Amino acid sequence: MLHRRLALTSTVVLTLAMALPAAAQQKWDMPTGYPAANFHTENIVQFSKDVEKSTAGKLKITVHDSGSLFKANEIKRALQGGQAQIGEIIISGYSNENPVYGVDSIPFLATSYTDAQKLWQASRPVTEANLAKQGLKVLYAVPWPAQGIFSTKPLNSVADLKGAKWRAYNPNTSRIAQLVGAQPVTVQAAELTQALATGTVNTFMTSGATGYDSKVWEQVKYFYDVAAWLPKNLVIVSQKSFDALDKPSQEAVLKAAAEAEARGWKVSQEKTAWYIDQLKKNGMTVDAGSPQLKAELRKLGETIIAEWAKQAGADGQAILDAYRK
Ligand code: PCA
Repeated sequence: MLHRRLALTSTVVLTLAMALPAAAQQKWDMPTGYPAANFHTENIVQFSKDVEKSTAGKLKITVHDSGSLFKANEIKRALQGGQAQIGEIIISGYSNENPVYGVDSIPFLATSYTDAQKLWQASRPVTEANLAKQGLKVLYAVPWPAQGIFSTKPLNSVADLKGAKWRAYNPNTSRIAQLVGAQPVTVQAAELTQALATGTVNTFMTSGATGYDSKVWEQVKYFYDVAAWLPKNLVIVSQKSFDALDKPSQEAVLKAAAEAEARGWKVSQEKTAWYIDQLKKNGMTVDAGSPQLKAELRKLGETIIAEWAKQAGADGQAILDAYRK
């Protein structure tokens, strides 16, 4: 009897011991808006593997790419609503909420990786503070390659953009469309191929990366590599989900995030030329843009930065001062 009791107790203890790590395990869903083969997504997958490894499986992050769990523009709200724990957003997509979110998409403010990094350092504190008010914690940021103009027809000047069906991905790209007399239509990257195929859009600004991901050469023949800005994707986590982790897991997440940030900036820069080569290999004409087109675009950039400075007020001025120091 005593024997049996002991055996029973030890079974209970064993079952409990086995159940404990399982109970402490956390599972996070991570929606992203871009395809699996995109360099941001590959970086995210590496980040999730690093986290799983360094927490010895205590935190498992499942990546849902291509807008499959939430569309790119729904991810931020999903995190705020607790429907997902961690996700990737393009921060400039939210400049209507707060103009500081759009600073990285002002044409010709920061056009190199060095300047984009400086601008990120200058804007990171205020970006983090504003997202924190919404219960969101910034883990890391990675830029897209510089933005150029894709067009179904050749462009020599800004006047050639008049009447274009212009695909926008954030408020700044919509504003550019207005200023050049084009018709802005917001289309997420995951729907770009479709929008081109149906003729909903025929002109847009983005990187060679998205041009490649979307195989735009099937409709679009010209890429003007004007390098106007480097917009950033941010990986953010709900503060509540982060706080629910034990201390070592939190530290593991922060460490993997810092590594992902460094790796992402490097890969983005390294792959820029490769992406453009793929456009050429697929028959596209790649051009730096005529002096007139470039000069007129720069003018447009001045209009946009003046508008932005007004909207962003003291926060905006502080970013610009820190950036220009
Ligand atoms: N690709 C994303 C954002 C910027 C970029 O290069 C897109 O076109 O949606």
